[in-house]
Amino acid sequence: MRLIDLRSDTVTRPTPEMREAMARAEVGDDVYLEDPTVNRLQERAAEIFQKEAALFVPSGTMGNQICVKVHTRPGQEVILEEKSHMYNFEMAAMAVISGTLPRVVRGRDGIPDWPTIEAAVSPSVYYRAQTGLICLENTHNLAGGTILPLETAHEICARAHERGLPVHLDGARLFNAAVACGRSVAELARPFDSVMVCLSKGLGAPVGSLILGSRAFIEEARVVRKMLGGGMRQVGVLAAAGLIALEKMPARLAEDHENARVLARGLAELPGLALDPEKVHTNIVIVDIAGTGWTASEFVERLKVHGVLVGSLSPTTIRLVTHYDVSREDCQRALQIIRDVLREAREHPRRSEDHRGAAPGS
Ligand code: TLP
Repeated sequence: MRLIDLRSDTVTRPTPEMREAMARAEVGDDVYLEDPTVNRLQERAAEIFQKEAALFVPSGTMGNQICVKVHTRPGQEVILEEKSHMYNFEMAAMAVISGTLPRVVRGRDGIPDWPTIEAAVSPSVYYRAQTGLICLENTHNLAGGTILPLETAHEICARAHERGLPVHLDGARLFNAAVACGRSVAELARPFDSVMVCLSKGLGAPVGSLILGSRAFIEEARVVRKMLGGGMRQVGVLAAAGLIALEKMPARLAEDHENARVLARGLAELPGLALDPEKVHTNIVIVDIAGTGWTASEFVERLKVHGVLVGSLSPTTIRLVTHYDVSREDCQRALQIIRDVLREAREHPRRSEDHRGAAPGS
């Protein structure tokens, strides 16, 4: 049985073209700045994003955390949205690595407005920890792949800059946002002091992310990357795949977004599932499954038995992510399987706790 893996766009495997480029990649020692393929990737990324410089890093998490470290001093606060990846899924790294305290604000669909952020900026009194950085996320993962409107980004960055505060963008899926709203990544990145973008999600590269910013910022970021053990050697083998991710893969993201909409519309019709398909604009679909009577992990296990992999986000929500390795047919088959699993559950409701998580018909 071929699995339909909708857990994340991180599961994509390198394309045949990437594998070939990886095999042929010209390499050198990147800690000596001598890997020509890495240098090419960084220069090309800086051009595409219209930032002064770029740095190749092993992961999105390391990229975000290097940026926090460069922007802040220990003892400062970092303002983030409460469902942001940096707050929820980065292992308290900003506390451990940078000695900073996250201060969370609530946004609508993951998007905070300036007045909400302003209220969280600490007053300039010496006995209060000072705000050192504001972080935003585009697209917003846990809010369901929502797009940060460019006007909101401009307003927050302009007001923050008036107060001398830098703003970092976790743009793990910035290309998805750009494709969905018909703008360039350069436009979406412009107001920010630093941007992290992932090559290893919807863009299909096996490993790697990029940090973008001013030349001076990237010089400091290189030092922190080394300090964290992220100075890599003949890493042109990975950068070669990254170049293809950057140049060729954005063009196909619209297909993932359309597939996500197909999934969302289909799921919204099923009894026990709650979501608003109108809110699905990119490749992430979050579904409230409370109405099924199952917990998310029970639901996930049921689907797995039938070859559909999805992720659980909370006891009552699951996440489905479309990507290069799932086709329209896969999405339609996944919908059919979910429909059958739910029907089976209605026709044979569980009679005791022992039936929890059992496969339909068992
Ligand atoms: N997200 C992963 C998981 O960690 C949840 C996923 O499957 O979506 N920023 C954002 C917005 C992300 O979604 C992720 C990864 C990262 C940063 C971190 O990237 P990596 O996994 O490369 O460290």
